[in-house]
Amino acid sequence: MKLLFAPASPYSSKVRMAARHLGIELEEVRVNTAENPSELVDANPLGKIPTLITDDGTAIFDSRAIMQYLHRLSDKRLYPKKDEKRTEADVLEALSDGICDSLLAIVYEKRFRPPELVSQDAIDRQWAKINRGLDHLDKHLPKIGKKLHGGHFALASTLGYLMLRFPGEWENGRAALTEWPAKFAKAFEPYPALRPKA
Ligand SMILES: N[C@@H](CCC(=O)N[C@@H](CS)C(=O)NCC(=O)O)C(=O)O
Repeated sequence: MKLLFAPASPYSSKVRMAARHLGIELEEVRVNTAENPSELVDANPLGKIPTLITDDGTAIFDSRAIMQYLHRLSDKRLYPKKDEKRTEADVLEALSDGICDSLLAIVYEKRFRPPELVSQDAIDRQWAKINRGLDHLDKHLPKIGKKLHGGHFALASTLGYLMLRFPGEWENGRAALTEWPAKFAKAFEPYPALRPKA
């Protein structure tokens, strides 16, 4: 199976970590979404990564659909069996991904608009969501036990993206959250290699 990805992409990082955790081998193909390469847009009309292309040519996106697919593919499973724990993992993933959506909205606002058209109001609106999300996470961090699940990988990639693109802008007053990546790296050794990178 081929995974179209970019090293800095947090959603790609989540999926790559999950696949590694499950022992699923992926042929990783690096793409530049800004160039709309045909390999990507022919598979995913949205032109977004990660996009997984299975051996029979089926394209699977977005990252949560890929995570669910990997979960079904592997005996080890990526999400808890019990309903309550499963919902917790799903909501943690939704919150972590949602924070990434807001972070990316800020990155794109600055990257793709001429400086005079960048809207500080739009940026502040996204920061309000991010800050509420991070405060919530700081108080409700998931335990890192024997079984890692999709929510752990989503949180780890979001924090990795913050460390990459927003150093110094999110850590203050959030000691537990700031310490979490180092704890996660002890439970999942490939984290330093697979977290979002420039
Ligand atoms: N909800 C999607 C978001 C994917 C996404 O926005 N990926 C970014 C890179 S991190 C992308 O492809 N951006 C290019 C674009 O929006 O054109 C997912 O979970 O996979």
